[in-house]
Amino acid sequence: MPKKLLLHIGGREVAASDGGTFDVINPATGETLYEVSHATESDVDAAVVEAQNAFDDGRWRNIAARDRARILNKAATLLTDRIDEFAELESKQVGRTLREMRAQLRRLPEWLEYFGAVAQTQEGTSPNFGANHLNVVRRVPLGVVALITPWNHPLLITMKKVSVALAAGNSLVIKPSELGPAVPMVLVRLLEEAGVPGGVVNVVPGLGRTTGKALSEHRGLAKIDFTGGTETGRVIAANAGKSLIPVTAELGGKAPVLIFDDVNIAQAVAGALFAAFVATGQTCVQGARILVARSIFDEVVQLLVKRTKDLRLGNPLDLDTQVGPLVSQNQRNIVSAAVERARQSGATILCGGRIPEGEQFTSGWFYEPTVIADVTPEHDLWCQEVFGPVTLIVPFDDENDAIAQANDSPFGLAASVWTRDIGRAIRVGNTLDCGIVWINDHHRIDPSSPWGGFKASGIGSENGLDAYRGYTQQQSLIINTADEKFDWFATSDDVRYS
Ligand code: TXE
Repeated sequence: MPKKLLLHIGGREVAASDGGTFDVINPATGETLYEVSHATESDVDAAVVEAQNAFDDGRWRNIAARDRARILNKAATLLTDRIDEFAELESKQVGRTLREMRAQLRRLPEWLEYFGAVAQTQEGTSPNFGANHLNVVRRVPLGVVALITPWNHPLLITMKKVSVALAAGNSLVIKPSELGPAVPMVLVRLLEEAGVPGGVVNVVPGLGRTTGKALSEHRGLAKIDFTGGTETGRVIAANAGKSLIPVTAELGGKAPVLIFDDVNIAQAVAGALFAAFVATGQTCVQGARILVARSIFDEVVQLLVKRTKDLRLGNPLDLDTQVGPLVSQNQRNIVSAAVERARQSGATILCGGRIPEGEQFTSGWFYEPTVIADVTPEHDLWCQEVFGPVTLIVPFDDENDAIAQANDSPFGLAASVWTRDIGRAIRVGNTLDCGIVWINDHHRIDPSSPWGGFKASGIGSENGLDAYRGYTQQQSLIINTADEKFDWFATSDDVRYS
Protein backbone atom coordinates (compact mmCIF):
# COMPACT_ATOMS: atom_id res chain seq x y z
CA MET A 1 0.00 0.00 0.00
CA PRO A 2 1.41 3.42 -0.91
CA LYS A 3 1.93 5.82 2.01
CA LYS A 4 -0.12 9.01 2.07
CA LEU A 5 1.63 12.38 2.12
CA LEU A 6 -0.31 15.55 2.89
CA LEU A 7 0.32 19.25 2.33
CA HIS A 8 2.04 21.13 5.16
CA ILE A 9 0.39 24.50 5.73
CA GLY A 10 0.52 26.64 8.87
CA GLY A 11 2.25 23.89 10.85
CA ARG A 12 -0.49 21.36 10.06
CA GLU A 13 -0.76 18.43 7.69
CA VAL A 14 -3.81 18.90 5.49
CA ALA A 15 -5.31 17.22 2.44
CA ALA A 16 -5.68 19.15 -0.82
CA SER A 17 -8.84 21.30 -0.84
CA ASP A 18 -10.33 19.27 -3.72
CA GLY A 19 -9.06 15.93 -2.36
CA GLY A 20 -6.78 15.44 -5.40
CA THR A 21 -3.65 13.28 -5.24
CA PHE A 22 -0.80 12.11 -7.45
CA ASP A 23 1.44 9.05 -7.18
CA VAL A 24 5.19 8.78 -6.68
CA ILE A 25 6.62 5.69 -8.38
CA ASN A 26 9.86 3.90 -7.51
CA PRO A 27 11.81 4.22 -10.80
CA ALA A 28 13.75 1.01 -10.16
CA THR A 29 10.72 -1.23 -9.64
CA GLY A 30 7.61 0.57 -10.89
CA GLU A 31 6.03 0.22 -7.42
CA THR A 32 3.79 3.09 -6.21
CA LEU A 33 5.47 4.45 -3.09
CA TYR A 34 3.33 7.43 -2.13
CA GLU A 35 -0.06 8.91 -2.77
CA VAL A 36 0.59 12.62 -2.37
CA SER A 37 -1.99 15.38 -1.91
CA HIS A 38 -1.93 17.64 -4.96
CA ALA A 39 -2.07 21.29 -3.86
CA THR A 40 -4.66 23.41 -5.70
CA GLU A 41 -4.39 27.11 -6.45
CA SER A 42 -6.38 27.88 -3.29
CA ASP A 43 -4.05 25.64 -1.24
CA VAL A 44 -1.10 27.57 -2.64
CA ASP A 45 -2.83 30.80 -1.67
CA ALA A 46 -3.48 29.47 1.86
CA ALA A 47 0.21 28.55 2.18
CA VAL A 48 1.34 32.02 1.09
CA VAL A 49 -1.12 33.64 3.52
CA GLU A 50 0.14 31.46 6.42
CA ALA A 51 3.73 32.27 5.52
CA GLN A 52 2.93 35.99 5.35
CA ASN A 53 1.17 35.87 8.76
CA ALA A 54 4.23 34.16 10.20
CA PHE A 55 6.43 36.85 8.71
CA ASP A 56 4.24 39.74 9.84
CA ASP A 57 3.93 38.65 13.46
CA GLY A 58 7.71 38.16 13.66
CA ARG A 59 7.55 34.66 15.17
CA TRP A 60 10.74 33.72 13.28
CA ARG A 61 12.41 36.83 11.91
CA ASN A 62 12.32 38.60 15.29
CA ILE A 63 14.12 35.76 17.06
CA ALA A 64 17.73 36.81 17.70
CA ALA A 65 20.13 35.47 15.09
CA ARG A 66 21.95 33.43 17.73
CA ASP A 67 18.71 31.69 18.70
CA ARG A 68 17.75 31.08 15.08
CA ALA A 69 21.20 29.55 14.61
CA ARG A 70 20.69 27.33 17.68
CA ILE A 71 17.48 25.98 16.15
CA LEU A 72 19.19 25.36 12.81
CA ASN A 73 22.04 23.57 14.62
CA LYS A 74 19.50 21.43 16.45
CA ALA A 75 17.92 20.56 13.07
CA ALA A 76 21.43 19.63 11.84
CA THR A 77 21.80 17.21 14.76
CA LEU A 78 18.36 15.67 14.19
CA LEU A 79 19.19 15.27 10.51
CA THR A 80 22.54 13.63 11.27
CA ASP A 81 20.72 11.04 13.38
CA ARG A 82 18.41 10.17 10.49
CA ILE A 83 20.76 10.21 7.48
CA ASP A 84 20.51 6.49 6.72
CA GLU A 85 16.70 6.54 6.86
CA PHE A 86 16.52 9.62 4.59
CA ALA A 87 19.10 8.18 2.18
CA GLU A 88 16.97 5.08 1.72
CA LEU A 89 13.79 7.13 1.16
CA GLU A 90 15.62 9.32 -1.34
CA SER A 91 17.03 6.30 -3.17
CA LYS A 92 13.61 4.66 -3.42
CA GLN A 93 11.81 7.75 -4.70
CA VAL A 94 14.27 8.90 -7.37
CA GLY A 95 16.46 5.84 -8.02
CA ARG A 96 19.77 7.41 -6.97
CA THR A 97 22.11 4.74 -5.62
CA LEU A 98 22.15 4.31 -1.87
CA ARG A 99 25.94 4.74 -1.80
CA GLU A 100 25.58 8.16 -3.47
CA MET A 101 22.69 9.26 -1.28
CA ARG A 102 24.48 8.32 1.94
CA ALA A 103 27.58 10.23 0.86
CA GLN A 104 25.55 13.26 -0.23
CA LEU A 105 23.14 13.43 2.69
CA ARG A 106 25.92 13.13 5.27
CA ARG A 107 27.07 16.59 4.20
CA LEU A 108 23.71 18.32 4.44
CA PRO A 109 23.84 19.31 8.14
CA GLU A 110 26.78 21.54 7.13
CA TRP A 111 24.39 23.87 5.28
CA LEU A 112 22.32 24.49 8.42
CA GLU A 113 25.46 25.05 10.48
CA TYR A 114 27.11 27.33 7.92
CA PHE A 115 24.13 29.63 7.34
CA GLY A 116 23.37 29.73 11.08
CA ALA A 117 26.91 31.02 11.56
CA VAL A 118 26.55 33.51 8.69
CA ALA A 119 23.36 34.92 10.23
CA GLN A 120 25.15 35.42 13.55
CA THR A 121 28.17 37.13 12.06
CA GLN A 122 26.32 39.56 9.79
CA GLU A 123 27.02 43.17 10.65
CA GLY A 124 25.52 46.35 9.29
CA THR A 125 27.47 49.36 8.07
CA SER A 126 27.44 53.03 8.90
CA PRO A 127 28.30 55.10 5.81
CA ASN A 128 29.66 58.60 6.33
CA PHE A 129 26.48 60.54 5.71
CA GLY A 130 27.79 63.83 7.15
CA ALA A 131 28.11 65.65 10.43
CA ASN A 132 24.40 65.99 11.20
CA HIS A 133 23.24 62.49 10.44
CA LEU A 134 23.91 58.95 11.53
CA ASN A 135 23.28 56.38 8.79
CA VAL A 136 22.79 52.78 9.85
CA VAL A 137 22.48 50.21 7.06
CA ARG A 138 21.33 46.72 7.94
CA ARG A 139 20.06 43.73 6.05
CA VAL A 140 16.49 42.62 6.68
CA PRO A 141 14.67 39.51 5.44
CA LEU A 142 12.57 39.69 2.28
CA GLY A 143 9.25 38.16 3.33
CA VAL A 144 7.61 35.09 1.77
CA VAL A 145 9.92 33.25 -0.61
CA ALA A 146 8.91 30.45 -2.96
CA LEU A 147 11.34 27.55 -3.36
CA ILE A 148 10.63 25.43 -6.44
CA THR A 149 12.86 22.38 -6.49
CA PRO A 150 13.69 19.47 -8.82
CA TRP A 151 13.97 15.72 -8.39
CA ASN A 152 17.61 14.97 -9.15
CA HIS A 153 18.99 15.85 -5.70
CA PRO A 154 15.70 16.39 -3.85
CA LEU A 155 17.04 16.94 -0.36
CA LEU A 156 20.38 18.59 -1.22
CA ILE A 157 18.77 21.25 -3.39
CA THR A 158 15.95 21.84 -0.90
CA MET A 159 18.49 22.14 1.90
CA LYS A 160 20.67 24.60 -0.04
CA LYS A 161 17.68 26.94 -0.30
CA VAL A 162 15.91 26.29 3.02
CA SER A 163 19.01 26.78 5.19
CA VAL A 164 19.88 30.23 3.83
CA ALA A 165 16.27 31.40 3.55
CA LEU A 166 15.55 30.48 7.17
CA ALA A 167 18.86 31.78 8.53
CA ALA A 168 18.02 35.17 7.02
CA GLY A 169 14.60 35.19 8.75
CA ASN A 170 12.23 34.63 5.82
CA SER A 171 9.03 32.56 5.63
CA LEU A 172 8.86 29.85 2.97
CA VAL A 173 6.53 28.05 0.62
CA ILE A 174 8.23 25.02 -0.94
CA LYS A 175 6.99 23.31 -4.11
CA PRO A 176 9.03 20.11 -4.32
CA SER A 177 9.26 18.13 -7.54
CA GLU A 178 6.33 15.84 -8.16
CA LEU A 179 8.87 13.05 -8.75
CA GLY A 180 10.61 13.40 -5.39
CA PRO A 181 8.51 15.20 -2.78
CA ALA A 182 8.83 12.77 0.15
CA VAL A 183 12.14 13.68 1.76
CA PRO A 184 11.69 17.46 1.46
CA MET A 185 8.35 16.97 3.23
CA VAL A 186 9.91 14.97 6.06
CA LEU A 187 12.54 17.71 6.39
CA VAL A 188 9.84 20.24 7.24
CA ARG A 189 8.63 18.16 10.16
CA LEU A 190 12.21 17.85 11.35
CA LEU A 191 12.69 21.63 11.20
CA GLU A 192 9.57 22.17 13.30
CA GLU A 193 10.74 19.50 15.75
CA ALA A 194 13.97 21.51 16.09
CA GLY A 195 11.99 24.66 16.95
CA VAL A 196 11.12 26.48 13.70
CA PRO A 197 7.60 27.79 14.44
CA GLY A 198 4.63 26.43 12.47
CA GLY A 199 3.66 28.57 9.48
CA VAL A 200 7.26 29.57 8.72
CA VAL A 201 7.86 26.63 6.37
CA ASN A 202 4.96 25.45 4.23
CA VAL A 203 5.01 22.73 1.57
CA VAL A 204 2.66 22.45 -1.39
CA PRO A 205 3.46 19.36 -3.44
CA GLY A 206 1.95 19.12 -6.90
CA LEU A 207 2.65 19.15 -10.59
CA GLY A 208 4.59 21.97 -12.20
CA ARG A 209 1.88 23.01 -14.63
CA THR A 210 -0.69 23.36 -11.82
CA THR A 211 0.79 23.90 -8.36
CA GLY A 212 4.15 25.23 -9.58
CA LYS A 213 2.43 27.64 -11.95
CA ALA A 214 0.03 28.88 -9.23
CA LEU A 215 2.92 29.47 -6.84
CA SER A 216 5.21 31.23 -9.30
CA GLU A 217 2.35 33.50 -10.42
CA HIS A 218 1.30 34.37 -6.85
CA ARG A 219 1.56 38.09 -6.19
CA GLY A 220 2.30 37.66 -2.47
CA LEU A 221 5.90 36.53 -2.95
CA ALA A 222 9.06 38.48 -2.23
CA LYS A 223 11.42 36.16 -4.17
CA ILE A 224 11.43 32.93 -6.15
CA ASP A 225 14.36 30.53 -5.89
CA PHE A 226 14.15 27.86 -8.60
CA THR A 227 16.24 24.90 -9.71
CA GLY A 228 15.15 23.00 -12.80
CA GLY A 229 15.10 23.07 -16.58
CA THR A 230 16.06 26.17 -18.56
CA GLU A 231 12.67 26.47 -20.28
CA THR A 232 10.79 26.33 -16.97
CA GLY A 233 13.30 28.85 -15.62
CA ARG A 234 12.39 31.31 -18.37
CA VAL A 235 8.67 31.01 -17.52
CA ILE A 236 9.31 31.46 -13.81
CA ALA A 237 11.64 34.43 -14.32
CA ALA A 238 8.97 36.07 -16.51
CA ASN A 239 6.42 35.60 -13.71
CA ALA A 240 8.87 37.07 -11.21
CA GLY A 241 9.33 40.01 -13.57
CA LYS A 242 5.59 40.69 -13.54
CA SER A 243 5.70 40.86 -9.74
CA LEU A 244 8.98 42.82 -9.78
CA ILE A 245 10.59 40.37 -7.42
CA PRO A 246 14.07 38.85 -7.60
CA VAL A 247 14.59 35.36 -8.92
CA THR A 248 17.49 33.00 -8.38
CA ALA A 249 17.58 30.28 -11.02
CA GLU A 250 19.89 27.30 -11.28
CA LEU A 251 19.17 25.79 -14.69
CA GLY A 252 20.61 23.43 -17.26
CA GLY A 253 24.18 22.73 -18.26
CA LYS A 254 26.44 20.79 -20.58
CA ALA A 255 29.66 20.80 -18.59
CA PRO A 256 32.90 20.22 -20.52
CA VAL A 257 35.71 18.15 -19.00
CA LEU A 258 39.06 19.26 -20.49
CA ILE A 259 41.83 16.65 -20.34
CA PHE A 260 45.31 17.90 -21.32
CA ASP A 261 48.18 15.71 -22.48
CA ASP A 262 50.27 15.96 -19.28
CA VAL A 263 47.79 14.16 -17.01
CA ASN A 264 47.97 10.81 -15.31
CA ILE A 265 45.54 9.17 -17.73
CA ALA A 266 44.06 6.70 -15.24
CA GLN A 267 43.24 9.50 -12.79
CA ALA A 268 41.79 11.81 -15.42
CA VAL A 269 39.62 9.01 -16.80
CA ALA A 270 38.41 8.17 -13.26
CA GLY A 271 37.48 11.85 -12.90
CA ALA A 272 35.69 11.95 -16.25
CA LEU A 273 33.81 8.75 -15.43
CA PHE A 274 32.61 10.22 -12.14
CA ALA A 275 31.66 13.50 -13.85
CA ALA A 276 29.68 11.71 -16.56
CA PHE A 277 27.84 9.00 -14.67
CA VAL A 278 27.33 9.98 -11.03
CA ALA A 279 23.58 10.37 -10.43
CA THR A 280 23.08 8.38 -13.66
CA GLY A 281 24.15 11.57 -15.40
CA GLN A 282 21.13 13.45 -14.05
CA THR A 283 22.92 16.45 -12.67
CA CYS A 284 23.23 19.99 -13.94
CA VAL A 285 27.05 19.77 -13.80
CA GLN A 286 27.29 16.38 -15.51
CA GLY A 287 30.50 15.99 -17.52
CA ALA A 288 28.62 15.84 -20.80
CA ARG A 289 31.45 16.72 -23.21
CA ILE A 290 34.85 15.20 -22.56
CA LEU A 291 37.43 17.15 -24.55
CA VAL A 292 40.78 15.39 -24.83
CA ALA A 293 44.19 16.42 -26.23
CA ARG A 294 44.55 14.69 -29.59
CA SER A 295 47.90 13.06 -28.66
CA ILE A 296 46.29 11.02 -25.86
CA PHE A 297 42.79 10.76 -27.37
CA ASP A 298 42.89 7.09 -28.38
CA GLU A 299 44.33 5.98 -25.06
CA VAL A 300 41.70 7.97 -23.09
CA VAL A 301 38.87 6.64 -25.28
CA GLN A 302 39.99 3.07 -24.78
CA LEU A 303 40.19 3.35 -21.01
CA LEU A 304 37.01 5.41 -20.65
CA VAL A 305 35.01 2.91 -22.69
CA LYS A 306 36.41 -0.01 -20.68
CA ARG A 307 35.62 1.68 -17.35
CA THR A 308 32.13 2.64 -18.59
CA LYS A 309 31.34 -0.93 -19.66
CA ASP A 310 32.48 -2.14 -16.23
CA LEU A 311 30.03 0.09 -14.32
CA ARG A 312 27.58 -1.97 -12.29
CA LEU A 313 24.03 -1.00 -13.22
CA GLY A 314 21.20 -2.25 -11.05
CA ASN A 315 19.08 -2.00 -7.93
CA PRO A 316 19.98 1.36 -6.35
CA LEU A 317 19.42 0.00 -2.82
CA ASP A 318 22.20 -2.56 -3.34
CA LEU A 319 25.39 -0.96 -2.00
CA ASP A 320 27.40 -2.58 -4.81
CA THR A 321 25.35 -0.83 -7.50
CA GLN A 322 27.19 2.08 -9.12
CA VAL A 323 24.54 3.36 -11.55
CA GLY A 324 20.79 3.36 -10.91
CA PRO A 325 17.83 3.87 -13.23
CA LEU A 326 16.66 7.15 -14.71
CA VAL A 327 14.03 8.95 -12.68
CA SER A 328 11.05 8.29 -14.96
CA GLN A 329 9.91 6.78 -18.21
CA ASN A 330 9.75 10.27 -19.66
CA GLN A 331 13.38 10.95 -18.76
CA ARG A 332 14.48 7.64 -20.32
CA ASN A 333 12.53 8.48 -23.47
CA ILE A 334 14.35 11.83 -23.68
CA VAL A 335 17.72 10.11 -23.28
CA SER A 336 17.06 7.33 -25.74
CA ALA A 337 15.63 9.74 -28.35
CA ALA A 338 18.73 11.96 -28.07
CA VAL A 339 21.04 8.97 -28.60
CA GLU A 340 18.99 7.74 -31.57
CA ARG A 341 19.16 11.19 -33.22
CA ALA A 342 22.93 11.22 -32.75
CA ARG A 343 23.26 7.70 -34.16
CA GLN A 344 21.21 8.64 -37.19
CA SER A 345 23.20 11.76 -37.86
CA GLY A 346 26.51 9.87 -38.07
CA ALA A 347 27.83 9.83 -34.50
CA THR A 348 29.60 6.69 -33.25
CA ILE A 349 28.18 4.99 -30.15
CA LEU A 350 31.32 3.60 -28.50
CA CYS A 351 29.43 1.81 -25.72
CA GLY A 352 25.94 1.70 -24.25
CA GLY A 353 23.24 3.44 -26.28
CA ARG A 354 20.49 1.01 -25.35
CA ILE A 355 18.19 -0.25 -22.64
CA PRO A 356 19.98 -3.07 -20.80
CA GLU A 357 18.70 -6.60 -21.14
CA GLY A 358 17.93 -8.85 -18.18
CA GLU A 359 15.20 -9.71 -15.71
CA GLN A 360 16.42 -7.14 -13.15
CA PHE A 361 15.95 -4.28 -15.62
CA THR A 362 12.45 -5.00 -16.90
CA SER A 363 10.40 -3.01 -14.39
CA GLY A 364 12.67 0.06 -14.00
CA TRP A 365 13.81 2.94 -16.22
CA PHE A 366 17.37 1.76 -16.80
CA TYR A 367 19.66 2.90 -19.63
CA GLU A 368 23.21 1.78 -20.29
CA PRO A 369 25.98 4.31 -19.61
CA THR A 370 26.88 5.62 -23.04
CA VAL A 371 29.95 7.21 -24.61
CA ILE A 372 29.59 8.81 -28.06
CA ALA A 373 32.30 9.96 -30.49
CA ASP A 374 32.22 11.87 -33.79
CA VAL A 375 29.78 14.49 -32.56
CA THR A 376 30.43 17.95 -34.00
CA PRO A 377 28.83 21.37 -33.36
CA GLU A 378 26.39 20.59 -36.21
CA HIS A 379 24.78 17.79 -34.16
CA ASP A 380 21.94 18.57 -31.70
CA LEU A 381 23.82 16.65 -29.05
CA TRP A 382 26.69 19.13 -29.03
CA CYS A 383 24.60 21.66 -27.11
CA GLN A 384 21.47 19.86 -26.05
CA GLU A 385 21.28 18.87 -22.37
CA VAL A 386 20.41 15.17 -22.22
CA PHE A 387 20.27 14.77 -18.43
CA GLY A 388 21.14 11.09 -18.46
CA PRO A 389 24.09 8.68 -18.63
CA VAL A 390 25.36 9.92 -21.98
CA THR A 391 28.64 11.70 -22.62
CA LEU A 392 30.48 12.84 -25.75
CA ILE A 393 34.20 12.43 -26.30
CA VAL A 394 35.91 14.89 -28.62
CA PRO A 395 39.58 15.61 -29.49
CA PHE A 396 41.18 19.07 -29.38
CA ASP A 397 44.38 20.35 -31.02
CA ASP A 398 45.73 22.86 -28.50
CA GLU A 399 44.76 25.05 -25.55
CA ASN A 400 42.91 27.61 -27.67
CA ASP A 401 40.96 24.92 -29.48
CA ALA A 402 40.05 23.31 -26.13
CA ILE A 403 38.78 26.62 -24.75
CA ALA A 404 36.85 27.46 -27.92
CA GLN A 405 35.13 24.06 -27.93
CA ALA A 406 34.38 24.26 -24.21
CA ASN A 407 32.83 27.72 -24.52
CA ASP A 408 30.79 26.78 -27.59
CA SER A 409 27.60 26.23 -25.62
CA PRO A 410 24.47 28.17 -24.66
CA PHE A 411 25.10 27.00 -21.10
CA GLY A 412 27.74 28.18 -18.64
CA LEU A 413 27.33 26.34 -15.38
CA ALA A 414 30.49 24.32 -14.78
CA ALA A 415 33.64 22.80 -16.27
CA SER A 416 36.62 20.81 -15.10
CA VAL A 417 40.21 21.09 -16.25
CA TRP A 418 42.62 18.18 -15.87
CA THR A 419 46.32 19.09 -16.11
CA ARG A 420 49.43 19.10 -13.95
CA ASP A 421 50.59 22.42 -15.40
CA ILE A 422 49.48 25.00 -12.83
CA GLY A 423 49.88 27.96 -15.19
CA ARG A 424 47.73 26.29 -17.81
CA ALA A 425 45.12 25.29 -15.23
CA ILE A 426 44.70 28.90 -14.13
CA ARG A 427 44.91 30.33 -17.65
CA VAL A 428 42.26 27.97 -18.98
CA GLY A 429 40.09 28.27 -15.87
CA ASN A 430 40.07 32.06 -16.20
CA THR A 431 38.95 31.85 -19.83
CA LEU A 432 36.11 29.39 -19.41
CA ASP A 433 32.74 31.04 -19.64
CA CYS A 434 31.06 29.38 -16.69
CA GLY A 435 30.29 29.90 -13.02
CA ILE A 436 32.18 26.95 -11.52
CA VAL A 437 35.56 25.58 -12.65
CA TRP A 438 37.18 22.61 -10.94
CA ILE A 439 40.87 21.88 -11.48
CA ASN A 440 41.69 18.16 -11.32
CA ASP A 441 38.31 17.45 -9.77
CA HIS A 442 34.61 17.59 -10.62
CA HIS A 443 31.30 18.10 -8.84
CA ARG A 444 32.75 19.23 -5.48
CA ILE A 445 30.51 21.48 -3.45
CA ASP A 446 30.64 23.34 -0.15
CA PRO A 447 28.05 25.53 1.60
CA SER A 448 30.53 28.43 1.55
CA SER A 449 31.35 28.21 -2.16
CA PRO A 450 29.15 30.03 -4.73
CA TRP A 451 27.24 27.73 -7.06
CA GLY A 452 25.59 29.34 -10.05
CA GLY A 453 25.71 29.57 -13.80
CA PHE A 454 26.52 32.05 -16.56
CA LYS A 455 24.52 32.35 -19.80
CA ALA A 456 21.45 30.08 -20.05
CA SER A 457 22.48 28.22 -16.89
CA GLY A 458 20.85 30.67 -14.55
CA ILE A 459 20.66 33.86 -12.56
CA GLY A 460 22.46 34.46 -9.26
CA SER A 461 24.01 31.75 -7.15
CA GLU A 462 23.40 29.42 -4.25
CA ASN A 463 25.74 28.91 -1.29
CA GLY A 464 28.12 31.38 0.26
CA LEU A 465 27.70 34.95 1.46
CA ASP A 466 26.15 36.15 -1.77
CA ALA A 467 23.29 33.68 -1.38
CA TYR A 468 22.66 35.07 2.11
CA ARG A 469 22.61 38.61 0.71
CA GLY A 470 20.15 37.42 -1.93
CA TYR A 471 17.71 36.43 0.80
CA THR A 472 17.87 39.85 2.45
CA GLN A 473 17.46 43.44 1.38
CA GLN A 474 19.25 46.53 2.62
CA GLN A 475 17.49 49.03 4.80
CA SER A 476 19.11 52.41 5.30
CA LEU A 477 18.14 54.22 8.52
CA ILE A 478 19.08 57.91 8.34
CA ILE A 479 18.89 59.61 11.73
CA ASN A 480 19.04 63.39 12.13
CA THR A 481 21.40 64.18 15.03
CA ALA A 482 21.37 68.00 14.67
CA ASP A 483 19.81 70.14 17.36
CA GLU A 484 18.72 72.82 14.89
CA LYS A 485 15.43 73.92 13.43
CA PHE A 486 14.71 73.00 9.85
CA ASP A 487 11.85 74.46 7.85
CA TRP A 488 12.50 74.61 4.13
CA PHE A 489 9.36 76.66 3.40
CA ALA A 490 9.54 79.01 6.34
CA THR A 491 9.28 82.71 5.55
CA SER A 492 11.27 84.08 8.49
CA ASP A 493 15.07 84.22 8.46
CA ASP A 494 15.63 82.42 11.76
CA VAL A 495 15.70 78.96 10.23
CA ARG A 496 18.24 76.97 8.33
CA TYR A 497 17.48 76.25 4.66
CA SER A 498 19.84 73.49 3.96
O1 TXE B 1 12.24 19.94 -14.85
P1 TXE B 1 11.27 21.13 -14.56
P2 TXE B 1 11.88 18.45 -15.30
C1 TXE B 1 16.53 19.84 -16.71
C2 TXE B 1 16.90 18.56 -17.40
C3 TXE B 1 15.60 17.84 -17.54
C4 TXE B 1 14.69 18.99 -17.81
C5 TXE B 1 13.24 18.73 -17.47
O2 TXE B 1 17.41 18.85 -18.67
O3 TXE B 1 15.60 16.93 -18.62
O4 TXE B 1 15.16 20.04 -16.98
O5 TXE B 1 13.15 18.15 -16.18
C6 TXE B 1 8.41 22.73 -11.47
N1 TXE B 1 5.81 26.81 -13.15
N2 TXE B 1 16.71 19.81 -15.27
O6 TXE B 1 10.68 18.38 -16.19
O7 TXE B 1 9.99 20.96 -15.29
C7 TXE B 1 8.38 21.22 -11.37
O8 TXE B 1 7.16 20.76 -10.84
C8 TXE B 1 6.37 26.58 -11.96
C9 TXE B 1 17.88 20.47 -14.78
O9 TXE B 1 11.81 17.62 -14.10
O10 TXE B 1 12.05 22.36 -14.75
C10 TXE B 1 9.57 20.98 -10.45
O11 TXE B 1 9.22 21.22 -9.10
N3 TXE B 1 7.02 25.44 -11.65
C11 TXE B 1 17.92 20.57 -13.34
C12 TXE B 1 10.57 22.02 -10.93
O12 TXE B 1 9.80 23.03 -11.58
C13 TXE B 1 7.12 24.52 -12.62
C14 TXE B 1 17.16 19.70 -12.48
C15 TXE B 1 11.62 21.49 -11.94
O13 TXE B 1 10.94 20.91 -13.00
C16 TXE B 1 6.57 24.71 -13.90
C17 TXE B 1 15.99 19.12 -13.11
C18 TXE B 1 5.88 25.92 -14.14
N4 TXE B 1 5.32 26.20 -15.33
C19 TXE B 1 15.83 19.18 -14.47
N5 TXE B 1 6.85 23.61 -14.64
C20 TXE B 1 19.10 21.17 -12.69
N6 TXE B 1 19.39 22.44 -12.91
O14 TXE B 1 19.78 20.51 -11.93
C21 TXE B 1 7.54 22.76 -13.86
N7 TXE B 1 7.71 23.30 -12.63
